[in-house]
Amino acid sequence: MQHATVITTFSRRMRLRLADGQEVDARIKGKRVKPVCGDEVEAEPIQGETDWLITRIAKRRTELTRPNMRGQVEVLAANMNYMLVVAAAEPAADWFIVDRYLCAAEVMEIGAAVAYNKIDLGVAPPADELDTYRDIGYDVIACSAESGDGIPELLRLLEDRLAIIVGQSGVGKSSIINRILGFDAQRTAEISDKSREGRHTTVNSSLIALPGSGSIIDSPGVRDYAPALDSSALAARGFREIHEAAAGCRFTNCRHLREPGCAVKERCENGVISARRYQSYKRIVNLTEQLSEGRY
Ligand SMILES: Nc1nc2c(ncn2[C@@H]2O[C@H](COP(=O)(O)OP(=O)(O)OP(=O)(O)O)[C@@H](O)[C@H]2O)c(=O)[nH]1
Ligand SMILES: [Mg+2]
Ligand SMILES: [Zn+2]
Repeated sequence: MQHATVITTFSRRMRLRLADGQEVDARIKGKRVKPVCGDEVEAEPIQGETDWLITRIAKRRTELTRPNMRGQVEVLAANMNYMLVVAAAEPAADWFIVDRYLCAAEVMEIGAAVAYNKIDLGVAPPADELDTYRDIGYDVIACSAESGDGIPELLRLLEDRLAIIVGQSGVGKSSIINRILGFDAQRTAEISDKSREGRHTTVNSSLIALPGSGSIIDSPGVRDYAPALDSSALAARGFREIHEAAAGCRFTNCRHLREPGCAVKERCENGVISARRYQSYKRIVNLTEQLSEGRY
């Protein structure tokens, strides 16, 4: 038996990095539990096979979740303690998606940063949006996987951490990792592969060791993302500035929607809290209520 970390998952199989550094393929008995990237497991060799068998999954420190089509909670990755949310000039940034990822990071109680990639394209970075995140207290880095600008700063943020890199498809998550590593560990959209059609983007999450002491989970890009929250009350925890302002609300169970004496609404009206962030908050409250009522 050996301790191991799940570094990639395919539908029924996993790739493990064993405690001794060796990488092996593995599977798990039964279908009830599904190991995800970042999971700590115990595994043992199977006689007469190259596959190993996963016998136990350790309790997860953190889980990145989303609701799946059937309204169940899907775990995307485990045990990360940092999140790097990437947006870019192209495809056009969807700040609501950025907010929903940051919300997930807050609820997991892990640190997060926003990277604005592809600054080499010559489009001025959206200073207003980026300042909003800076003012809330997030690290914000404008970067280019193409030119290398901002990449050393990003690497510094990832030191000693198990991070996950997330964002819309095509923003350059895998390219940023390749740039940090200095070689093409991860496939990116430009690499063509005759055996497959279309653009080559990341399909499976995988955990990659970075130079120095950090690791990062490269995740497949999304069209949309929302965290699976246990209750809409949790949504306010996902927005640092709203959570902070909430201490001043008249009612301790204020949902910051239509309640009188709401300090959050007051700060929105005064422009202290960004109207767009507040809109994001309301959308997550709505979505979480729809989910809990099975209307999603
Ligand atoms: N100009 C420019 N292009 C970039 C930069 N970073 C990535 N790209 C290009 O953007 C496209 C998408 O890059 P990927 O790294 O595959 O994006 P991704 O976020 O990993 O996409 P998914 O795996 O689908 O989620 C590729 O054509 C890259 O070459 C950058 O900094 N500048
Ligand atoms: Mg990718
Ligand atoms: Zn309130």
